[in-house]
Amino acid sequence: MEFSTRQADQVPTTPAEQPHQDSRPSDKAEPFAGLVPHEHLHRTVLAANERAPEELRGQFLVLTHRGPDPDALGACEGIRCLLTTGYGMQVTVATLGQIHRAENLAMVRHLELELEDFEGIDAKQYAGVLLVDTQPEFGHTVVPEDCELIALFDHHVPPNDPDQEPRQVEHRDVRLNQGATCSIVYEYLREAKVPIDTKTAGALFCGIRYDTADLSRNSGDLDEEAYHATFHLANRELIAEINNPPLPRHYYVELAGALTIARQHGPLVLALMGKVDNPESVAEMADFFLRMKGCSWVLAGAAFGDDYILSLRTDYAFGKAYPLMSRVLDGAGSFGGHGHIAGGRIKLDDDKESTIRSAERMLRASALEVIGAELEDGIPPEGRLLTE
Ligand SMILES: [Mn+2]
Repeated sequence: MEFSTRQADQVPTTPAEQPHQDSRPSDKAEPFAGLVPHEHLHRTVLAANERAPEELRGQFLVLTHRGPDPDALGACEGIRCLLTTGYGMQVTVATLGQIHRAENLAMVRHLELELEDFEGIDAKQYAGVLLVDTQPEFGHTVVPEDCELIALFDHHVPPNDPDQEPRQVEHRDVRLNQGATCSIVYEYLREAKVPIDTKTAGALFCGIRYDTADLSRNSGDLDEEAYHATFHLANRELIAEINNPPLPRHYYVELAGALTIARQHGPLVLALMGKVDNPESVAEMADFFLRMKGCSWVLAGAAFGDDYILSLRTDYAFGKAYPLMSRVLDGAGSFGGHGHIAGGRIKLDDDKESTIRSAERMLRASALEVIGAELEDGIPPEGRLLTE
């Protein structure tokens, strides 16, 4: 089961739903011992290469979080381009977990991304590991112990766990003010004057596009520059195809199911869908229902294995998603979010119908409490079916 191996109290749902910082004081990274980031990275990679035994030299491994999204995949390709074209090294990109969302699958297929399966990788064969769009302390991230992690690039708030010291990484570039990790990686390519090929440009562009919703959220000056520069260099036909991928049949099955069970309670649409085959459906349905006129926020949820997955969306006028998710969960699971997006996860005791139904009853009651819905004889109101 894809999600059961994750730690229940760790980072929820899709990576875009992890916490970001909303304020953006600047787009600049912390200086690295007086060097600009790309110089420090170059030095770090060369030093790791020199330290490595002869037979491992020139071989580097690039990793990201489980179930990579476009920003993760794009950042992997950007680092691949930097290390191969810029530093003359060889790079293996390895990914862990399945890719479910149709856009992400289309990105891998159309851009012909070469991804190795992490399970088949022997990390001892590399001179160093570089990590993108995540940090070793996140629950959905696995970093091998038998190879040195030399660099990481990310834009997520580090998990604040007092029991866990952050792993030592020589080149740690975490910019909380950045919309996409791909924008950070783009800056390295630009500063190192490495030409960006069409494929890498397409991958970086997709990462920035989907993490910032075409620069409409969490984006700053560097995101904007990187978005336009990479789009200019990318193959536009492929970019268009990735944005409108063919959808699998089960998408329509789950859409039909969600439409028949979703209910409107004033500004809130609740879509608690029971079991799903594709965990990405939850976020997709939340996005889809938010577009309904009169809807200011959506709580969508479904069970996948013994995890109950939640996505919460709010519109621009309504306010932030993160505190709302906190109230809905009321201590029951883990969650994260930024801006108008939040994701959550509750570990269920099992995947029985009755267990799922009771989780959904609890969630429905607390969502209705948030909007102050009046109980009728102690029972929450039914709400209005969207298909009526
Ligand atoms: Mn990202």
